[in-house]
Amino acid sequence: MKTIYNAAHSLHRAEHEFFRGEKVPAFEKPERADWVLAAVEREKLGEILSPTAHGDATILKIHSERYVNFLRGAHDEYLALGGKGDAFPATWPIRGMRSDVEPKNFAARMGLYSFDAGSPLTAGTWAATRAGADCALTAVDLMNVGEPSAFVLTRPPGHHAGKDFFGGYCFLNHAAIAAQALRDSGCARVAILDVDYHHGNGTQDIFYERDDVFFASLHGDPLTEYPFYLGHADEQGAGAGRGFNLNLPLPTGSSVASWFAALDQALTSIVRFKPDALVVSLGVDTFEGDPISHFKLKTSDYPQMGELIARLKLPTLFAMEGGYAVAEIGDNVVGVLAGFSQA
Ligand code: 6XA
Ligand code: ZN
Repeated sequence: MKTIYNAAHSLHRAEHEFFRGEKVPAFEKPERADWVLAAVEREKLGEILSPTAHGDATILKIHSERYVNFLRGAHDEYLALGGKGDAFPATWPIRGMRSDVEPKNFAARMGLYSFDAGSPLTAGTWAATRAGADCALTAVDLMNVGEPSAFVLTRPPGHHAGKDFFGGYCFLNHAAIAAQALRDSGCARVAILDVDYHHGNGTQDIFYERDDVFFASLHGDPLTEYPFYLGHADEQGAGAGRGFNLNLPLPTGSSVASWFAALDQALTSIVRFKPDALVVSLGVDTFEGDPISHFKLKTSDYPQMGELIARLKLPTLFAMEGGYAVAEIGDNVVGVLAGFSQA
């Protein structure tokens, strides 16, 4: 399997984040991708390629223009206003307030376009996530000329980013951009399988009313787990998209067996959808040693995940999402990819 590696990822380098009310060193750090890259090389997964530059057209089918324009210039604007270091939002348009009018005030726009204060916007955030989008688009180009699968090795992650908001360390939704590019290159139906510990609320938001992209996610129950306000089992899609969204929330501390039972259910639904291609939001924060999550997968469980996904026999694009146990992240990610490739 070829890896499309985003060398610009390290431009996104947050110093701190707020975690349980405390200012702590950021969990989502450049070393994450470095360790995955080292494992891809060590395990000889396949060629490692740089992305080619793509225009904004596909990105603008996924994210609103005003959001993309904001994100592109946000950190410069923050600095020009006297801001120092990383930018954080602090005020949000909650229920009953207006999101349709874009305020002129920078802090107000930070809040309009975000849903948490846990996603530092740094000097290099736009460059890193925009290059991540190029990686996703490059991976689809490769699949269009016959690659059966590809791995988008990028950070910051993407699955919490919605049509017009960032949060959960995510700014552009690389998996959603890949799914749209697959649609535009002739796949009538695309499925997205999200195996990250956290519900992919951004991806759900983007495709909720569409019947051409099926979204299936297994994740920590939002009653107790981030992102809290989306990811319940009764969210099945709306309008034309009704029946094309599947959430499988699992209680915190769920066993490996119940996790794999949920994966089986998600894969069965994907088969029923008859997709032409699959995008996997590959987070490995399901690992037992993850510092911010509460499932129990062991490093030795990840190859089986890849093997089960391979049984669908679909062109498959893997996009990197979460996973914060830095010492093990490479083995866990490459475990899935090797399990897939060797199946
Ligand atoms: C709250 C936790 C953010 C979770 C990010 C993640 N600061 N998402 O791993 O998949
Ligand atoms: Zn996660």
